[in-house]
Amino acid sequence: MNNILITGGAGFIGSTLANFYSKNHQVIVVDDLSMGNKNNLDHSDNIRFIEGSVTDFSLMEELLKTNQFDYIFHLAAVASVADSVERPVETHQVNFDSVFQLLELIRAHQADLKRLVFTSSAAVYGDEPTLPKAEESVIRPLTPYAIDKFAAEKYVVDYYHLYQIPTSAVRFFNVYGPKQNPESPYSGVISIIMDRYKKLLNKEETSFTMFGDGSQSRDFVFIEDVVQALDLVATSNASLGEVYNVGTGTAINLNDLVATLDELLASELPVQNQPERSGDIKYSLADISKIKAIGYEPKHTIKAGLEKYVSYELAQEKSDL
Ligand code: UD2
Repeated sequence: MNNILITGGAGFIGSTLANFYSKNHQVIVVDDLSMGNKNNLDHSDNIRFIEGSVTDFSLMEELLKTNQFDYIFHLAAVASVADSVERPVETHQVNFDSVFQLLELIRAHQADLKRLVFTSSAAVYGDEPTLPKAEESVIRPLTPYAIDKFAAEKYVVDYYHLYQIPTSAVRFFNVYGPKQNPESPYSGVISIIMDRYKKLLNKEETSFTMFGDGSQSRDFVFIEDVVQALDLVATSNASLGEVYNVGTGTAINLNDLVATLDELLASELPVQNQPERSGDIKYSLADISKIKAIGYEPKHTIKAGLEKYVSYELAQEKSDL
């Protein structure tokens, strides 16, 4: 049984990871509930939830002084790019300072740590148009969010080379699946679309606002494949001091995405087109050969992932009635 710390562990990705590990391991979750929700976590004796911010030095110091962890997953972040443009100072504290602080606390108190996994983003590639994006592609971070992710990622990897702290980093492409919070306009587009379908099925008036003509495409990766990737990166020897793209290697445009869901749900979602969102990237696609070399194989095509997501949502609707 391993001792695992997951920061941001009440959020969409963090809670799915926490529930996965809690079947066989002891998990501590730290989350300030700014985006996450305690209800995302299974009721399990193996999960301890601590409400607090990763920017709270005394909280984190106490935690790392009094527990010896095998694995730490640092997922806590202000995930909205737009928010980082609005509030660069505050988001820098969460997206960068907390990582730097965590590295130092690990150096001081976590001699037996097997791995720190830091979660970065495809945002680091910015708007440089060459596709697909490999880890060694041009890096052009354009927002405080992307700059913080890239800087933090560099420190994380460098702490392995400089101080032999066992670390790895991943760059998420567009993750989707059950429990993704659709509340903000900058929430993952699939969670927003799913929310509109739910309204439609409940006979509420609704429509999906599509920014642009829907020809923009993304490499959408299903949450279960992301959990597989995180576990693999955390436990592989080859991944020490390395950074990996996490995607599927296949992209779909928004029009085809909506068409696929229309078919799955046997309905027709009303779509309203609006001008493109400023700063939007047109196409995004991951080269996943590096992570494949350590054993990763995404198991869900977009259709298979959407099918699972839809059945989860339909089951939820039924249990809410
Ligand atoms: C993703 C990440 C972001 C950052 C970025 C880096 C998510 C949720 N966001 O942003 O954090 O890492 O990649 O490039 O994973 N759209 C609509 N209608 C809506 C919402 C979105 O048309 O109501 C469009 C949006 O303009 C974009 C596409 O859908 O063209 C995907 O949007 P997104 O916010 O899900 O993800 P993205 O790739 O912009």
